[in-house]
Amino acid sequence: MAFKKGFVWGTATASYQIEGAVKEGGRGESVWDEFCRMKDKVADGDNGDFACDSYHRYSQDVQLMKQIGIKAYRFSISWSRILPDGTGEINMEGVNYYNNLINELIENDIEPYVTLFHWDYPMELQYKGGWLNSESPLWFENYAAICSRLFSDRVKYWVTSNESQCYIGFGYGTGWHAPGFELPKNQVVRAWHHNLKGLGLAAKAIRENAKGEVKVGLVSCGEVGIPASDSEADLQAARNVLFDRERSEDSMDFGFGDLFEPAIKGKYPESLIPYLPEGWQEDMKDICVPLDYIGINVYIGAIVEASDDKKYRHLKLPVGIGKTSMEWSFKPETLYWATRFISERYNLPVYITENGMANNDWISTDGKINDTQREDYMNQYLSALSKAIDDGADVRGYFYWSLLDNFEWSYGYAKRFGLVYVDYSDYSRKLKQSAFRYKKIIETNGEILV
Ligand code: PSG
Repeated sequence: MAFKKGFVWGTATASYQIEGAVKEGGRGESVWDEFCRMKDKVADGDNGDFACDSYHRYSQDVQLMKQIGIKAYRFSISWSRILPDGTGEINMEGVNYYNNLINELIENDIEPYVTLFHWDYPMELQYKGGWLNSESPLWFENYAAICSRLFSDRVKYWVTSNESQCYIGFGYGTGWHAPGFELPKNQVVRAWHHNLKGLGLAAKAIRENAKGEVKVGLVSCGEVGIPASDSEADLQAARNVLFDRERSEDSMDFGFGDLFEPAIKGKYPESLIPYLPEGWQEDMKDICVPLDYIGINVYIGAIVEASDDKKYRHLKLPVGIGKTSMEWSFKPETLYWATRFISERYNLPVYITENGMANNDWISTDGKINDTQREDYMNQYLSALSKAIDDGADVRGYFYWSLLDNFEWSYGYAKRFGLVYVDYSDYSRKLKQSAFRYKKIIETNGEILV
């Protein structure tokens, strides 16, 4: 009985990846609109202009979730739909879109989980320096307060931001994501620091402006350490992958703890301190604020062992190991160790806010999408999760990434993560076989797995 009654079976998406309609409804530009216009940044020159057209088809999306039996939907709000300039005037058309979505979810017994920032940062604020500007935390705080006032009468579960690691690390460090900068380390860490301060201020603003009971969480991601043996030394090496990373001179490579340590424990990892902007100590009271739960996005695991001169040493994964279409290795233990380590360290309820795989899906001659590998991925990752719960991890919910095939950032539409297949020629949707498998898992509250 790993999964207790009331375990939250959900699925997740993000605004820029599914909405489309970028010029409709009074929406302001976001950095991803601009980034997609830059040369050679996104595969095949794809962009989110139309995406899955969920701005117009959200009702159908809700019905698809209902058909699968999904209990909770984690989606994100596009900041520039609510505030086209990032601050200032509220755009009521944008507000209405999310009001309609939230109302329809509730009417269909699907609990909304709202993420305030999943990377589509308002372009107007980027012109002012984005997260490099020391006022940027206040812009985010203002946006969070507005959303809380608008939606918290119906939305209980909030996520301030999705994976600062990717937004700041890839957006300001490697240039792989919008806004596409390749800045020196001190500037990347400056943006990182302002982002963290913004998340803390936003968490407080959500509570202070709430019109009902709210639960505020934060979502982190990173590489998960899988211990090579059950020796205490290897276990510690694996924990270090998450919480005390090796940091080479040339890479930023943020991990789970880089966000959670300052936000939850009030302490920056030693290796980041030399790069922090002056006066950072003053900001710690804003960065470290009470949270109700933790969200983790779990995708990649590495087998590590203890090492005499380093915090951990990577071992080679087995030759010929199975890989998803993202080239990410198939390693179900990743979910076991991620939840064990996170739960033991932070002592807060944990939600898997994302986990899933991209597959080479197409419609078969029998008219079905036979994504047996995704079905098996779910079976095995969720079995590992049930084992972690049996071994003491306090996990309250699981959100499969993603409901729909969608715009997979710099990979464009080439990578399909959905439970639901999207035909981009006419935006029609069709449940994959894995969606029917997920339905059974949900109906039996996971009993079918164990
Ligand atoms: C972040 C971290 C890892 C993988 C993917 C992401 N990791 O450490 O292995 S990005 C994350 C994101 C969502 C993407 C999805 C799949 O939140 O928008 O579509 O995963 O890449």
